[in-house]
Amino acid sequence: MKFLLFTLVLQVVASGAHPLFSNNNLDENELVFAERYLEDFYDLNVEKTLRTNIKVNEHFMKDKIQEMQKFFGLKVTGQLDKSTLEIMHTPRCGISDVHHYRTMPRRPVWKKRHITYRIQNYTPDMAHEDVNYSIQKAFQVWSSVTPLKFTKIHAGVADIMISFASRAHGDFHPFDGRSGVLAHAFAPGDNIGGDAHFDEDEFWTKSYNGINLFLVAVHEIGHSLGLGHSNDSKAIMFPNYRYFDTNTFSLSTDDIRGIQSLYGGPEKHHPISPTDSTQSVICDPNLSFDAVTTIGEKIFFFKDSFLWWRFPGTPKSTAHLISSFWPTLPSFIQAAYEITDRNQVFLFKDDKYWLLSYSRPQQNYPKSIHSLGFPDWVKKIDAAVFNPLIHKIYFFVDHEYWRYDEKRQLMDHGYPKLITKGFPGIGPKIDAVFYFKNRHYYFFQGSNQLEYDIQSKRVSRRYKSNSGFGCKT
Ligand SMILES: *[C@@H]1O[C@H](CO)[C@@H](O)[C@H](O)[C@H]1NC(C)=O
Ligand SMILES: *[C@@H]1O[C@H](CO)[C@@H](O)[C@H](O)[C@H]1NC(C)=O
Ligand SMILES: *[C@@H]1O[C@H](CO)[C@@H](O)[C@H](O)[C@H]1NC(C)=O
Ligand SMILES: [Ca+2]
Ligand SMILES: [Zn+2]
Ligand SMILES: [Zn+2]
Repeated sequence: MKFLLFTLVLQVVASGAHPLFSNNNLDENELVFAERYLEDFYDLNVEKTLRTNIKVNEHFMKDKIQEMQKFFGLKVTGQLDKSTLEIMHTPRCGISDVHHYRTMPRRPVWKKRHITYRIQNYTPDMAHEDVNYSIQKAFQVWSSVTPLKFTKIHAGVADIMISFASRAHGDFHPFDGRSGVLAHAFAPGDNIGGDAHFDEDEFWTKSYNGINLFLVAVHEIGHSLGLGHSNDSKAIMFPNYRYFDTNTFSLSTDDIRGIQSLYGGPEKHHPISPTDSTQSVICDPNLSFDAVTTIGEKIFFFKDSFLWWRFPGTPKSTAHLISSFWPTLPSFIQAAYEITDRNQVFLFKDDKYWLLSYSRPQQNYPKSIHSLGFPDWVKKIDAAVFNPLIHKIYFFVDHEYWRYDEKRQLMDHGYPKLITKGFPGIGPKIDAVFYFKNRHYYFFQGSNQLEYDIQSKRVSRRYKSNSGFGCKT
């Protein structure tokens, strides 16, 4: 049985280490390097006898250089010019595999939706917990856009076996020490098919240092599911290794189009369907929410790993996994508010917060809540709301609240204050709150929802927390 092997390669750029090359003045090491690159990734087949003849070699390489330049959107010169060599020296993955993949008579895919994986061993570079989490998150990236479900098993043979290994490790594709090849994975199939191997000689991390395991795992699992490389530089299936902020990582439309061409999109209403059980979750008379906010015309309700959204005044709602909306955001969101006129939403969990702009997670988040001016002893926010009439944000922590000036980007003086003092009829503690443009706040305390009139400073109506979801009472 023939398997497709995909390799992810890192060529370290020693800045300034290689001089400018003109084609007739090529450093021989550089030429050998370029030749190997084209052999490894573009199926260049140079006769051994020609190896010593630089001029002839260059002639043979010209076609392959053009192919490579076309793929990367470079100027197609057929010459090893500066920009071409620069790309060859940047982090990347094996392109010959793209050709194998594209010329396969049959697209290799899993013929089932329920796929198992197993982490066979661990890298000493990272805590086991972080490896588990990075791999789990990487699978989640793909399951959120397909009908595929991934289950981790702890023993026996899984469809996708994940391991760390150095040098020769039994599949005739030895690794090469630090840098160079980072990892490889096999296209869907029996036995070694689907498996992903990570080079133990790399320094694996959960951050931007070394090689980020999550990012490489997303790429390799893409191969394990049958994807080849993309030359869209925004795609995770782009051959080169690049660091992205993992908290805001999302698949490109090219990746999503690719994987959905193999497996289709997620099942409607996945993973919770509008069955009795969903309705029984939202209609539990004791239901409380973690956070509630408007996002555009909709109201979003967060609870554990789930969110519901609905339009005001209509009971129609759908439950979703938070991770299927925003794979990089955590579950158990604790507070959320929207800055309506800027289409920004801020989400809080523990001492961190994330920014969505036009519903897309933004780079450089999460940030620490202490950057907003909270003292060290504040470890989490219970609820938050933006008042667009005065451009202030109220943060609720236990039985107290803070006020933040959105215009000056500073915490107002004289806080915290008691919730019961500032909001008569509310408190002492709240779970969630949102502002609605009828100039009311809606506070959530356990299973109760209180409509609060901002002008008259009093509770104007009382409901159940899940009121408005069409539950029979
Ligand atoms: C991708 O590769 C194709 C040829 O394979 C080329 O026409 C196209 O310009 C490339 N796109 C980018 C963004 O480089
Ligand atoms: C990581 O996953 C393995 C296998 O599922 C499990 O046995 C182990 O307890 C996990 N380790 C941590 C620290 O979560
Ligand atoms: C709601 O909570 C009360 C008090 O904790 C409990 O007695 C009751 O069984 C709960 N009802 C439901 C449907 O869970
Ligand atoms: Ca390596
Ligand atoms: Zn690859
Ligand atoms: Zn291997």
